[in-house]
Amino acid sequence: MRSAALAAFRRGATSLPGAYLDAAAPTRALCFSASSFQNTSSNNAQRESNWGRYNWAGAVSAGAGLGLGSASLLAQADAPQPPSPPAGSDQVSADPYKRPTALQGLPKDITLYQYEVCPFCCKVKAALDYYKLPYEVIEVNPLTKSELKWSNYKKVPVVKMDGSVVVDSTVIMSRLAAEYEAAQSGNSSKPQRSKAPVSSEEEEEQWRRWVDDRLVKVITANIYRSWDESWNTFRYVTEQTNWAWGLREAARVSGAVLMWQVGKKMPAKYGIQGDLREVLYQECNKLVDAMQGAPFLGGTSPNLGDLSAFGVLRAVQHTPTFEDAMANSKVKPWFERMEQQVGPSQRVERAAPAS
Ligand SMILES: N[C@@H](CCC(=O)N[C@@H](CS)C(=O)NCC(=O)O)C(=O)O
Repeated sequence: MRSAALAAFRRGATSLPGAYLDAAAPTRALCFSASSFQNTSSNNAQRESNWGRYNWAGAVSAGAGLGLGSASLLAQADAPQPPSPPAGSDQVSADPYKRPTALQGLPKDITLYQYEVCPFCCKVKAALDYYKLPYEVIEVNPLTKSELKWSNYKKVPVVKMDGSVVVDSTVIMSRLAAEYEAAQSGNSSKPQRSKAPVSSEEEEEQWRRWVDDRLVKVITANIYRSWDESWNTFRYVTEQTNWAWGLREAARVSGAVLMWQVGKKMPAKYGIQGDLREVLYQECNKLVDAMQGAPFLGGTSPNLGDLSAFGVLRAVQHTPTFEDAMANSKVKPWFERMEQQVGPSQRVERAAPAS
């Protein structure tokens, strides 16, 4: 895929009316309190305050607000900007897509603060699994965010690596890739970045942006495109929670209804024209076509474009949207190759405190 074609995917930002969202306050209260936006202008700050409470992954984790989370996520029409690092963060890169040059070695002690089905967290997990880096997981309560009380950055994912803090999925993946590639360069027995035609960092970055700017939004619009779809989505995501039965059922019903309504506005709002499923298939096919016959965007091995797209698709793995994409586009063989390459989860259980 060439830059010009990718640039054509992008479109401007808009947002649903605040009053519309405010009507959903009961659902919002269950799940959302932080922002998905990194911009700092007053307009953007206002948009952030309106949208930040509604975030896909937060809803996923908490159930009820899942759809509103999507709306927040979808409002990120601009390429991700570097987030404000929390206290203790060692982030210095101005461009989240650029690999940092100040390397610290492959991290040994990794903790991921996440929502289980958050697409951004799933991107990071794909990278950690692929790089075979064991990590502990702390599931963040989307209502209280108490697990992140030490940080002034209140979104997920957040990663602690050997004592340093890195936030934002794109920044985290750039950092992990830089450390991994540096470590591998001295060890020829392990896989390195391949030199296939589509493996340049520039092309890789275009695809990473495509995932953040386009794929995640097309998927989100699809998972709420109808009542059945919204219901199925919420059934899946609420199954991922450990909420009490009553809360889970309430979240399922209220979230499905709410997001079914919000979902009706998504295509127009985000410039997705035509049948949503057809658009999804086309986007999946673009991804595969860009590989030009190679197994991965990265050539013979996955790059960060592959890992990002895989993570986002895996986040909705058990939804009708995912099943349809697998059945009706060219993406399935690539997805299966990615499953093989990424391998089993490297998640490790948190050590029990000494008694
Ligand atoms: N650009 C960020 C976006 C992260 C983001 O928006 N995360 C959402 C979950 S999907 C979040 O934590 N929202 C705040 C909330 O739920 O309160 C990234 O790539 O990590």
